[in-house]
Amino acid sequence: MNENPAFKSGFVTIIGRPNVGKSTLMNRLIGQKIAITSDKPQTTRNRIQTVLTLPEGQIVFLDTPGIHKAKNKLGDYMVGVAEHTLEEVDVILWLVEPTDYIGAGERHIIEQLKKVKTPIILAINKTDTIKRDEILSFIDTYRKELDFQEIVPVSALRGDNTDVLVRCILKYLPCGPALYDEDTVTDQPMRQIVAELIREKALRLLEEEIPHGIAVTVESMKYRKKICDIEATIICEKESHKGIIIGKGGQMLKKIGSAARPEMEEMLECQVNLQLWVKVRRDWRDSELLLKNYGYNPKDIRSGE
Ligand SMILES: Nc1nc2c(ncn2[C@@H]2O[C@H](COP(=O)(O)OP(=O)(O)OP(=O)(O)O)[C@@H](O)[C@H]2O)c(=O)[nH]1
Ligand SMILES: [Mg+2]
Repeated sequence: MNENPAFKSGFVTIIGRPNVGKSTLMNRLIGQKIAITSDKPQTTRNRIQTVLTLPEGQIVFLDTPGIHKAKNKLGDYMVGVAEHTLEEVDVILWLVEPTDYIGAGERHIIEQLKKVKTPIILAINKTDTIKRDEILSFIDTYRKELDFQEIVPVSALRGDNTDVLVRCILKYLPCGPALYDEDTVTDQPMRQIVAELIREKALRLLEEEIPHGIAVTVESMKYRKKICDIEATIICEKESHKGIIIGKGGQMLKKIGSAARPEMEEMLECQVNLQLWVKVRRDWRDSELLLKNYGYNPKDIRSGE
């Protein structure tokens, strides 16, 4: 494969406002669930790298946190991670909602994009939620704002037009050998995926401000025969939140665990025995030390960890 002189390879960052479907799209493009998704904004907190290897090229995708007005140090970190990727990729894939209203969030992103010389592809997502003939007016609205290499309407949820998007991306990647061997899917360690799966279920099952104040750490993963014993802790910001996460008679914690376990079992190909704990760490989202402990180290933004 690497001997093919026309083989393309390179990095593509997927950026956009929170909740536009970046992680859903990346999972769809690689055909596997690696990044967690939810209907709550600010689901993704770190850069997540995945690899799609095709006969004609290899695309390395970077899923990033939604670009938003940060309200705490965790938010600063997340936006830093997303915006930093703009400088280190071959193609920028900007994902937007299907609308012709360009709000302050999109304006901020347009200003960032005006500063870079990297090819930019605009993907208008969630086309399954609109009428076909509306798309043209959305394309027109965005075309006036910036010089896009391509504008591609897609539905990440249904997989509509995502093959066209892949072909567009390949067009703008440089010729070169594969960067990773063809079995490589992600840079995310198993422990991290396990922690994220628990956070996803907490995000989906809990309401209002609680999910945003949650972090998950995996204390241990021990294999014995066909069983994996996993101990993990859900960290929250307030004593009252802890009560809600545990729920009456431990019901909510049980629900979170039961929702996360089947996906872990599928991924690890063994039975999972999951033990969940809940801890309170006041205002951890504004503590540099705790942020670092939970895997959100501002120093790592540069190296992309
Ligand atoms: N109808 C529809 N919903 C979609 C589509 N793509 C994503 N969604 C939904 O949009 C919500 C957000 O999806 P995510 O993939 O978590 O969005 P994100 O951009 O990664 O969000 P952050 O990580 O918070 O920045 C979820 O409820 C998805 O199911 C789509 O093509 N159509
Ligand atoms: Mg996401």
